Amino acid sequence: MDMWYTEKHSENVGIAMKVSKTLFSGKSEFQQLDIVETLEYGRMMLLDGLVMVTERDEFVYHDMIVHPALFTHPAPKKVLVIGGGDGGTIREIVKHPSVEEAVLCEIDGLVIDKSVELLPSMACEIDGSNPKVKLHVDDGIAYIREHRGEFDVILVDSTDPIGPAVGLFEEDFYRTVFAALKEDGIMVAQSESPFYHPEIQKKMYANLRSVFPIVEMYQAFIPTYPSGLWSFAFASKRHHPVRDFDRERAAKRGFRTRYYNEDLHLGAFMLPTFARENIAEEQPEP
Ligand code: AG3
Repeated sequence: MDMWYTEKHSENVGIAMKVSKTLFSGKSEFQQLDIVETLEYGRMMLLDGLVMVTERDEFVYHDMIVHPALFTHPAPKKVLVIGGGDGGTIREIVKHPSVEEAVLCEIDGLVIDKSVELLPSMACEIDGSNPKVKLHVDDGIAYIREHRGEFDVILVDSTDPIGPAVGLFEEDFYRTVFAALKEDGIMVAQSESPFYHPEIQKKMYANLRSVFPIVEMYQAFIPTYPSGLWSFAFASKRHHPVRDFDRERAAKRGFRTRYYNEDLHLGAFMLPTFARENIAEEQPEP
């Protein structure tokens, strides 16, 4: 018997992957968590039926949520991840020698536990082995309210704006993030697919612009996410991701990345016209 998993990307379109076995399936206090073995993409984690990561293409997302901000900030020391319970984002952060402390604040402890058990290539730095890494099982919004002016970089590694992540796309939350950052802090948040989610993007970027002086969108190719074209929001108090980028430092990074590089850092901020229009302050003439 063939077993296929389908995530619907719209009413009429989806992505289907052939699955050989279910490794975990259960409900936490917050959401449904499934980890399955696929034939093409290795192990795959789903939250409420949405693909979060696969072993084969997670490198794209995790390189791109981390390295643009950490190579724009001149010396990131203290970095916070909100969400990101699979550990992939933390794994990339601790590759940066300037980082002294990487804090993970994930609302759902089950995601951390099952990732450590079943997704070791991602969770390798959140298994208690790295003294620079601190774990908090807590609501990210409550956590940052109590940590003002503390972080150089905050990365919002969330699911789609449905369920527990809704609040992570709102203006109030961005104000709290702004307050939790140091005076030259940077925030990056995953910002959905420019192709399928123009309405979410429009609101999200308007919310960000009412809080941060610098707001830019950048893109990455993630085969298992809706449309494959994914995006991240770069929101910053002082450093601009293109104008203030130190290409030499990124070129001499001294650790391996499989998607990010110093040229792509700049290229990722160049957007197709339709994506630019999703977040334009003034809507184009029809
Ligand atoms: N964050 C999930 C991004 C949203 C995917 N959406 C979807 N499949 N509909 C991934 C967490 C990785 N650390």
